[in-house]
Amino acid sequence: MAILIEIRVPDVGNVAEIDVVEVLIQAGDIVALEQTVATLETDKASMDLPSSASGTIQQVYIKPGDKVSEGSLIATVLASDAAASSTEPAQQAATPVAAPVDLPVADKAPEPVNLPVKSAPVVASAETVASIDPATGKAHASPAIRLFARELGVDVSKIKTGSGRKGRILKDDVKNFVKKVITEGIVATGSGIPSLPAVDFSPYGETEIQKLSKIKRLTGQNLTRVWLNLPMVTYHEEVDITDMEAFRNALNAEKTKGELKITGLMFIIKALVAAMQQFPEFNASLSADGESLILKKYFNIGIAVDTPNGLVVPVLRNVNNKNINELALELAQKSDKARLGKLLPGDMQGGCMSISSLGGIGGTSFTPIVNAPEVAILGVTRAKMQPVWNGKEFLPRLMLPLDLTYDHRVIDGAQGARFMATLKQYLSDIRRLLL
Ligand code: CAO
Repeated sequence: MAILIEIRVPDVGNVAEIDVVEVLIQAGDIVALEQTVATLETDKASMDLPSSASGTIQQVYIKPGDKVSEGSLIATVLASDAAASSTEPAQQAATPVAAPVDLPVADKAPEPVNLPVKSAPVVASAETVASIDPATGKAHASPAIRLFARELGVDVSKIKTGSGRKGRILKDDVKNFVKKVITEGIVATGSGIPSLPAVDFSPYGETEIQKLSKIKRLTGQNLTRVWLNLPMVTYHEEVDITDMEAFRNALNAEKTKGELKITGLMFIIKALVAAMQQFPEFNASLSADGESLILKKYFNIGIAVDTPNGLVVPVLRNVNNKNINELALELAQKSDKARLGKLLPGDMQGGCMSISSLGGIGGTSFTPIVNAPEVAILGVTRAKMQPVWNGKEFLPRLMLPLDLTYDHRVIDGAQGARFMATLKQYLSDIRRLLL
């Protein structure tokens, strides 16, 4: 049978006025036996009022700031007989309380019913007498709040003042503290990872401070964000570009003095777009909720350009509709603009995939970082002549090392390998770009 139980203020000694500091329940809440329903405070102590029954809160009679005294009604709980505390004293309430009750469907009463009422025992536990003296500088919080804070791993002494009366720490203060720590942790150290300690180098020799350029600082923040958010894999490959190089040299030989020469990068850009057309997941971004792929129908390629102020990535647009000479001109113009620090934000936006080419400098391989929200980046290092076995003999061939870094949430290892095999086919026989 359902019983309505009253929770009243217990005997707390000779105290006329008790402050209601916090009310932790509201009508309709399900409470467990001994769950704290409110925090009260006298001049000397703060205490948690535990519920002596498990059930549903029918009505709450107090609010924060109220003054109560021994015997004041705090709340009524609709409890099954068995759920009431077995330790209750023989303080049976005489007065039945008329209460509209939604009973379980099986024995639902059509009209409000009169229920027998037991007065709930409210006994201050040993913990509830834990009064905190502000003079000690310790956190002013009730045991329930301390328990809540402990569950979240918060040391309440770190919360300097609360928003409750006399600076008392309330549940919201603990929640806000946790939010603040998380937010500051992310901003300060990147996802809350421990920051590197500052080091004093002076014992080892002379040093000089050089400020990082704005580009370097912004690029650094972006790269750190990507590094922390994307599970990246880099796949290395070597491509025979002997024939491509012969064709490039022939084209350049036809050029008159002052005409823009073609570098191998232009063929790589064209071949990359041809491969992306065959593998649409490389021309995509992951949606913010990580649930779907946004497939792009345009082909814009970002090219990492080394400038005195740091790395920038201008974007070549609609590469699929441009020929090698047009691309060479666009890259020359944009990389000049980049080196003069004249790129506009729009020049660096809208990329689908990027290329980082160190081939003019050297290298055998490296692991470029994806330029998110793109899902892959192609790294290029220096081509060199190598003896290549053709089944019968070693032949001198110009081999170009390529590195493909991809976001493993979007691209599987096998897809990455197939993509590179396709790119390799295009570059080792550029006639295929016509097909
Ligand atoms: N193998 C062999 N030689 C190469 C080559 C390669 N993979 N790539 C370029 N070269 C040669 C070019 O053919 C050119 O030779 P010539 O002077 O004899 O014609 C020379 O190296 C210089 O090329 P380049 O670098 O000026 O031209 P590019 O079209 O290859 O590259 C650009 C243009 C803008 C990408 C490049 O100048 C640049 O800034 N690269 C650095 C990018 C970078 O910093 N990436 C790192 C990002 S991660 O921190």
